[in-house]
Amino acid sequence: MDHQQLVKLSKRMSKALRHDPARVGLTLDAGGWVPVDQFLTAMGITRTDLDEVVAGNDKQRYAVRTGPGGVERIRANQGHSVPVDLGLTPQEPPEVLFHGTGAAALPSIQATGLNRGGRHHVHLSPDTATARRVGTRRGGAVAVLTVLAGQMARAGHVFYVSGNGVWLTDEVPPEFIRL
Ligand code: HQG
Repeated sequence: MDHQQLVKLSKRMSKALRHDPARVGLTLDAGGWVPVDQFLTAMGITRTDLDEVVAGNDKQRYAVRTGPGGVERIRANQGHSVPVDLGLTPQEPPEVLFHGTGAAALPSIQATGLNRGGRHHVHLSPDTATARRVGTRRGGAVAVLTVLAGQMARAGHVFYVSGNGVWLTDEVPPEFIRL
């Protein structure tokens, strides 16, 4: 597959594993896993295609692991809108984390903080370059916010880190955001 085909297939896989498994006839288990053989059939792809997307993925969006009974399974590392329990354990965050977004969203973010929207968590990046890449997806001017994660943790907010290094938390109130 060329790069464009890889991205296209990865988006289709994300849709099935994060947002709409029923549309392709799949049911995720409580942890978000689905057997690889079922997934290949549902997507109409080969194991080679799957391995190419999983291994070549710029953000390590997928995990393939052997589960109970030696059955190989796949899940998305993060980003779900369907209810799944990723089984993540709370982690102590670094003192600051970053969030990349569109500049147009700033007034609203300053008023209400960062909300998780349709996803399970607010997604935060460990460095500004990653945050900038996330914000660039929105088109238009990018804003990179600094989140006072250490202060948040000391105030009782819980943080998780996904299998691919994305920091997750329920919400970021405006007082913990610096422009
Ligand atoms: C914004 C991608 C106005 C928030 C990325 C963001 C990430 C507000 C958008 C992952 C707001 C939600 C997640 C408020 C938050 N007012 N706008 N109060 N609070 N927002 O896509 O963080 O490619 O759900 O700033 O790389 O952009 O899918 O979240 O712009 O890791 O693997 O609402 O998605 O990963 O957008 O991105 P999203 P996100 P994947």
